[in-house]
Amino acid sequence: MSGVPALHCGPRRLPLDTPQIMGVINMTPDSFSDGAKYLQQGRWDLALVTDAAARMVEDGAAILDVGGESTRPGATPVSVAEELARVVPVIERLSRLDVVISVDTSKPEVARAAVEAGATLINDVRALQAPGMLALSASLDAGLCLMHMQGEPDSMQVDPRYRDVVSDVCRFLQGRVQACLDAGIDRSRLLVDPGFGFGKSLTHNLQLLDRLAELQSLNVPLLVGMSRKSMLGRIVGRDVGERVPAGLAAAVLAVARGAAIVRTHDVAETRDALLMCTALRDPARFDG
Ligand code: 8Y7
Repeated sequence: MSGVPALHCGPRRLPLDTPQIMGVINMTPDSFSDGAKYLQQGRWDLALVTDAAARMVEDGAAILDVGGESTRPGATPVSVAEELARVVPVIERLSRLDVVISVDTSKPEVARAAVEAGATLINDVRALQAPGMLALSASLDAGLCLMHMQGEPDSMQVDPRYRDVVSDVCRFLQGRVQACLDAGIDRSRLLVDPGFGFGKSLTHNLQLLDRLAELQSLNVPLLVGMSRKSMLGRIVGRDVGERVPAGLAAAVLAVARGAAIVRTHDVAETRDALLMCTALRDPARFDG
């Protein structure tokens, strides 16, 4: 489809006429789904990370999201020095790949170093609200993902409340988009994300998924991340390693409601699922 704008990520352009995949590279020892995957005898193994990343690109990821701060429910904060040590060497190595490298951080010091190391997208679960983060982001040329989170990871899942979760999240994201525009950031650099699991009950998450199309009124492409999350486990009654089918269904439901990018740990499977969405939208791509 023409007329769908591409996302501006520094020197890179990410076309969004078909749904795209963001693969997760977790440099956290305590992530709920794949923590410490690349840790060997207490040290991060860059070769293991590079192999996994190259595989994700082969499997269909257009973005790799490198994170060094665990934001899972109950997680404790990480220092700037520790976060830098976890993500910068990885980003330097992965920036040789033909893919958008995203840094999952809320800290201006980490975002700056990550972009210098080759990241072209900043994925901020705090939507650039940390002191200095909006000004720093405006001074860079990277793409920016603005995510909604209610509260902070240590306590966000304790009785989350909304008036109406969809309109509350929509209003918050609208405010953050406006803050970016006011800071001189071009709309073509922005993504928004409702933040599944970040200060939301199961019902809140399902309302957001079902009414995701309402967020299209923000006129910014939507990114969603539900891969392996407990919202899936609560529904299908399965442990984290057995949530792939539920995650694929959730991804397809989200894309059918307008999501442009799906963040996932399971790139190859998600590629096939999203190709079914692409085929319905544009049969000619596959016919003849
Ligand atoms: C999300 C995310 C996580 C998400 C965006 C996990 C860093 C938990 N979830 N970023 N990050 N959206 N934009 O499951 O849903 O990996 S951490």
